[in-house]
Amino acid sequence: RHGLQTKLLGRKVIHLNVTGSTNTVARQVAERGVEEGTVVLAETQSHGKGRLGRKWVAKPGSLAMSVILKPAIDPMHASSITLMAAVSVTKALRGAGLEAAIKWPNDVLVNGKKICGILTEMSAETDIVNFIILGIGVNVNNDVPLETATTMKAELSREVDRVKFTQLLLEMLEEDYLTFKEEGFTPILWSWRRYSDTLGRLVEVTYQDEVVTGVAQDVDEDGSLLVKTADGSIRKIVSGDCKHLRG
Ligand code: BT5
Repeated sequence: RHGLQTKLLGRKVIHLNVTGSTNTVARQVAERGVEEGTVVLAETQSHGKGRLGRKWVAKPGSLAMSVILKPAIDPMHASSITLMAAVSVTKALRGAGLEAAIKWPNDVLVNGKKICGILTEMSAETDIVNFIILGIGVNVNNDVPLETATTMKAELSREVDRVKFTQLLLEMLEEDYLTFKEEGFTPILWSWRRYSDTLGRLVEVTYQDEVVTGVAQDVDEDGSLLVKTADGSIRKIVSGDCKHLRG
C-alpha cells in the first residue's frame, strides 16, 4: 500500500503467505460484499488456476494477484476485461524494460515465451455482472519449470523489486480500467492491437473440439479473434487456445 499511486485499485489489500488460489479467496471475499478494487496477493499458491481446469504454477518470487472489479457491463462483454488486463500488464512490463507483447486471449509473452497468464472469473445474473475476479500471474523472480515460460529476472538478468512492479501494474490497470469505464472498450482495443503479437500471424486456434488455422486478422469489439482461413472466409472465435505458427 505504501507509495501506491492509485485511487480505486488496492485501497484494500489482502496479503497472504500461502493460499490455494488468490482467485478463490477473492471470490469468497467478493461474495461477502467487499468494495471494488480490493486486491488479494499471495506469496505462493498451492492450487493456482489456469483456464479450463489447467494449473498455474506460482512459486515464491512470482506475482499472484486477484483484483475484484464491478464494471456495469453485460456478462457477454466480460472477456474485454481479460484483454484490458493484458494491455496493462504489457505496459507495466515495458515500463520495467521488457519487450512484452500480447498473445490472444490471455497471455503476455517476452521473446515468444509466456511471462504472464490472466484468468478472469465472473459472478453474473442474466444481464448484469455482480463482480469480476481478475486474476493475474506474472513470473518475476521465481523459477519456471517450462521451456515455454520465462521470468522478468531471466530476461533482465537481475532481480526485480516485486513491490514496485506490483504497484506499477496496479497503476497501469487503474488507468486502463478508468478509461474502460468512461469511454468503453474501443480505446483499449486500439492499445491491444498495438501490443499484439498475434495479429498478422499464422495461428492455430482450438476451441471446443474444433481447430481453425489461418491468419489472425483482428480482434473485434467483444474481444473475439477474427481468423482468415485458406478459403478466404473469416472465422470469429469467441474464446479458445491460440498457437502462433509463424510471423
Ligand atoms: C492462464 O491459464 O494462463 C491463467 C493463469 C492465471 C494465474 C493467476 S495467478 C493469480 C490468480 N489466481 C489463480 O489461481 N490464477 C490466477 P491458461 O491459459 O490455461 O494457461 C495455463 C498453462 O500455462 C498451463 O497449462 C501451463 O502450460 C502454463 N503455465 C503454468 N504455470 C506457468 C507459469 N508460471 N509460467 C508460464 N506458463 C505457465
